[in-house]
Amino acid sequence: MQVFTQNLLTSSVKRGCIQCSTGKFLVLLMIGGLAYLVLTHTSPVYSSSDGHVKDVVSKEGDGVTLNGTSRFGRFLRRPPKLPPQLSPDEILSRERSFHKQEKKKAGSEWTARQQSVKKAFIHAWSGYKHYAMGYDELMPLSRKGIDGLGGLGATVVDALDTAMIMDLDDIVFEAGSWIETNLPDRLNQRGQVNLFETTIRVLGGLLSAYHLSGGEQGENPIHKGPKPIVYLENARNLADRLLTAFTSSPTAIPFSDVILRDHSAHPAPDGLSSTSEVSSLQLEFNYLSSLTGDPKYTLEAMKVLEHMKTLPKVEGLVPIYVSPSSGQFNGENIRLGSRGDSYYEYLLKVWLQHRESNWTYLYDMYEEAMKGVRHLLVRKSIPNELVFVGELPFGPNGAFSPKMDHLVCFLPGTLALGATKGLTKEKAMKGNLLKFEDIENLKLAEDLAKTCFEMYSVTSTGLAPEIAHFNVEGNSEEGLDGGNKSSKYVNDIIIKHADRHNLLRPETVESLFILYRITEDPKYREWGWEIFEAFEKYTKVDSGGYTSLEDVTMLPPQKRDKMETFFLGETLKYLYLLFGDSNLIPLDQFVFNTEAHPIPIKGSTKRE
Ligand code: DMJ
Repeated sequence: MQVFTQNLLTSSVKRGCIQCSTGKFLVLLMIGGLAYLVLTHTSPVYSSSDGHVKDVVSKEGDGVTLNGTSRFGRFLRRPPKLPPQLSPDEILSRERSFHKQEKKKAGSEWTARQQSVKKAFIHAWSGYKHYAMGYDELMPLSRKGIDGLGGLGATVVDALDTAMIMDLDDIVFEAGSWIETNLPDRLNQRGQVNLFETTIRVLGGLLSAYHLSGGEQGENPIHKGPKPIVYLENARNLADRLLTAFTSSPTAIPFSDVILRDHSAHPAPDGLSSTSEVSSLQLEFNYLSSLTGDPKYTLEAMKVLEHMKTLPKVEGLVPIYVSPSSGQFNGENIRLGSRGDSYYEYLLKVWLQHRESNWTYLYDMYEEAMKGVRHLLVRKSIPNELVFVGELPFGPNGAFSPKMDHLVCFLPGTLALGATKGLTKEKAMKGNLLKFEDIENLKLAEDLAKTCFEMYSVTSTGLAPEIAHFNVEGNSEEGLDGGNKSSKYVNDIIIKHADRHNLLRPETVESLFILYRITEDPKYREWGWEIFEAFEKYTKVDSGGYTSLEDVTMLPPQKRDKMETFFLGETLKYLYLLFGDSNLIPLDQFVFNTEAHPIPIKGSTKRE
């Protein structure tokens, strides 16, 4: 007030008027009036329930207002009554206990969500057990089983370690007993299987079950069911048969198919093997060698990668076919989706598995390839700039295709893992362990994870299609959107009619899990929960099991009548781990094979 009167009395307006007495009188009248206003007006104090005074100043255009009154009014008010001043220590301790409570609340919410995933697994297993026990897969609508993978009871083996991780002892017992009783005969009697699918699902599942049931510790199994050695014996029996795919090939590139009962192998009808298939066997064969002490598995499997090192590439990127008869790549089609994906994943993971070895060439190949991805395959969509990974179907000199398989959604997880080597981002930064390259890859991982999530939320069902195209020309095609008109990205993502199915695939939740562990950003959990809820809503079959869908853009979506083994082996496992404690299967002690079977990193776990 004093300042205000002083200002008024020294202003130029005043100087002009002060000579006349009317002017003097008016000025004094104004001062008196203002003094009255100040003394009689009490300003409201806004306090929140926690006792803190809330700042209710809002900006409206240029004039700042306080809950509707002008700056002038605010200036004239008495200062609000403040609560007693707290010392910095007191403030800190109050904040800490507030955050603790919040964390606890959030913690119990995630525990409840994790239990929902466990329930879903039980529901999936019970459908399979009732209608398809011993078959490869369940057809949940027809309520019967089907042998689409050669008849080794693939769902039993794929699901077993998930049941162990979830501590579902009854299921472990059922699956383990089935393996003990039936698998040896199946291995003896069954015919053709695909080398890759059988390695990642069955061999990988058995090895992981061996480890998780305490196999390396001796005879005291951690879980119900057979002794761990049963899993290892079956793994060895199977691998000895699969090995013929390597040994009967004239080059380092194995044939794609094996006849189990004959111990023989042959190439696919077109004579070619998929690049991802021949290069995604090494985690499993290496681990088997280290468990049995027999180097033959590692020797054969590693020959493939050593050979791949010598082949010509495009900035580290490779075509999706390779010939076992010539040992050369076939065609120029480059993509990180089907037939290409896990080549890149295993370069990193095999190196991580044996970091102390002289296999650093694998990490070099991985780094070069990721640089190639960033340079040649990464683009942004129109209008909202979703970052995606496209394809070069005719090689580096052909046109770029803005197509991205859902399978590519493994990449955010792999990129994040490659950047911090399984440590949290915070730890890696504190230890000064991130190179410029790692930071770039981590950023790309986060951008791509968002895109993968938006591939779900852009559809009517909240579930992703098998393949998405991205709008890069600015004109979205009529009728090819995902159906969720309220999504910001409805014009960025194009979904063609033939690509609208969903097979309950894991890649996006796999990446969300790894990104959550590494960045500790809760948004990845929230996204995972949204996806899980959509699976619950649209794919759950009342009589048991979950089903694939024909079209994720339609409501209600038409169903496909197949529960893939990876729904139990991967999708539900990654969701369970995403909502759980980070000490369960820590990323610096395990690598997950491409079917989500955890394999211990050499020298990093007590049990291995
Ligand atoms: C799984 O069998 C594996 O994750 C593989 O690497 C890719 N395809 C399926 C899941 O989508």
